[in-house]
Amino acid sequence: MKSSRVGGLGLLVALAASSCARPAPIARPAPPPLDAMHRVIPIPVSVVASTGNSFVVGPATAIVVTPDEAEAIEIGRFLSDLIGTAAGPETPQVVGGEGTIPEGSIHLTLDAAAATGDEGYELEIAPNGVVIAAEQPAGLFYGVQTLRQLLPPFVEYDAVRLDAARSVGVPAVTIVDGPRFAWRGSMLDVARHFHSVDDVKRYLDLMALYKMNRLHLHLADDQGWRLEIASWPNLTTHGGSTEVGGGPGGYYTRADYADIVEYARRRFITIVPEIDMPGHTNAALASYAELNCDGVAPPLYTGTNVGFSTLCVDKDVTYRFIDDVVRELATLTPGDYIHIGGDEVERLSEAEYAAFIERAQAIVLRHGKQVIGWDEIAHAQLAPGTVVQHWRPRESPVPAIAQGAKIIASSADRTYLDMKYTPQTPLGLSWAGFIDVRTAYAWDPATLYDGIDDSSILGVEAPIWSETIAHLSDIERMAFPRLPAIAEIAWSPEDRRSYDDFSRRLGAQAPRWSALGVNYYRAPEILWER
Ligand code: TNX
Repeated sequence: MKSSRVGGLGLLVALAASSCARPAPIARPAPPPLDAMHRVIPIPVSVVASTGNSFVVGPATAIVVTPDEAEAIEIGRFLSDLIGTAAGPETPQVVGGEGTIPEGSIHLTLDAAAATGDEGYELEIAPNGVVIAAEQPAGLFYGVQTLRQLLPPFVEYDAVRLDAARSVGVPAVTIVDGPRFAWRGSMLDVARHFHSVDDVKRYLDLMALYKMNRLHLHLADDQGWRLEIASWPNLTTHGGSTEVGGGPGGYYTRADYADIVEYARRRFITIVPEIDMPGHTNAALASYAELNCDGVAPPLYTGTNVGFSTLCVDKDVTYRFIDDVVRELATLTPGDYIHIGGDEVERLSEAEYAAFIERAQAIVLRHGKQVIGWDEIAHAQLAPGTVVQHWRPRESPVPAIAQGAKIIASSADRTYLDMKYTPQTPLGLSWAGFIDVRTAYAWDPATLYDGIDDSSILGVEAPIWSETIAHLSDIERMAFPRLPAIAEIAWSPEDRRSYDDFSRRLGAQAPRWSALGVNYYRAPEILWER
């Protein structure tokens, strides 16, 4: 009898149960049963379960949208696509309607009287119908995401749709919900390794499920320039032609970029473009000799060092270059912000650095946008409205706040999704430590540093730097399950959050991620639902 894997009491039990059968595998405790309500991430502000029956969704369920208005209808279509039958994407029907709402329908209503704010919603599920009410379209979209998480995970399979034999129940409940922070973001570094339009769209889809609303694209660094700039074409033809490790790199044409912006808009996500400067600029310096103080273009760079490059802060052409780039970028950017980087500059004095940031800031403001920069920019005089993205764990954000800036909380030891989970994680870096699920979740932006509170925090953002992240599957592996942790910190009230409760709801995401084909990391401390 092979029993070496079962020791102690387990061996005795196995022997007693049968003298010839192979020992039972060591049983992991089954996850406690979760009511359907206990699947929602981020946890809503208020949830009141009803004792009544559930609402049954089937192929005949109508989705009624009032008023009959394009943006709201689009949200109805999103829901209809999710629960539509295999017979056709238009069933269940989306009806733009006024007047009476038929029994048994899902009613999405834009209603100023709902008083839900810019992104909040109310979701009421009763046996005879579902109502999602919101003041603004974003709220309707988030209400739909909550309803989606209450539907069984199989609705996420492309090939499986509701049909007569497969209708599903959602629990009767009333939810009133809205975000704590306006900025609930993630960042993709498409410079160190280029990631295609389709990969970015996939990431946007996954962000939307967790009500995240900002995707920051790190579009230029030493190893690559990834956005076509018509007035400086070498940036992409030469500067975009490689990446870390020497691969072929790539770049977004203006049309590609507009496609990403529009795809994001339909998911209520704003794209925040970053052109990192004055450091992290080797790709630009390699593309145009005149941007270098000595007039000599360096070779393209495919390593992973930081801090060695800088634009020539004394040359006028540098500021004409920035002006052209920002002008073109502003026309592609519906959002309020352009991110100018500003991190890790080792080749300038503090005075040179500060003067540069102030000139770059003025250029962005002249083109009608506000500035975001990494926390080093607080060494410069910040204009009203400039936002500081706090990333260095050992630096307090208070000096930036003292200048009147709002903060995006991105402390590297909590939010950097390119940090390894454990020493065994094959991908990623570890300079800011190992970030397991508890570390990613069990902190709060208002208490991480002394001297700050919610009023100085715009929100939370989780960057994925891509020195080691070459493929979409790598992005997914590092983002899941930690991205939902960051999403909940950014959305849910602090007093609604606890790690134990979150980890149960997290475990319940597994079947949905399997249905969506997400390459998530099965963190051993989480009881993953089958
Ligand atoms: C620091 S975070 C950087 C990036 C690296 C990252 C790797 C920041 C503003 N700068 O250039 O990619 O660490 O984790």
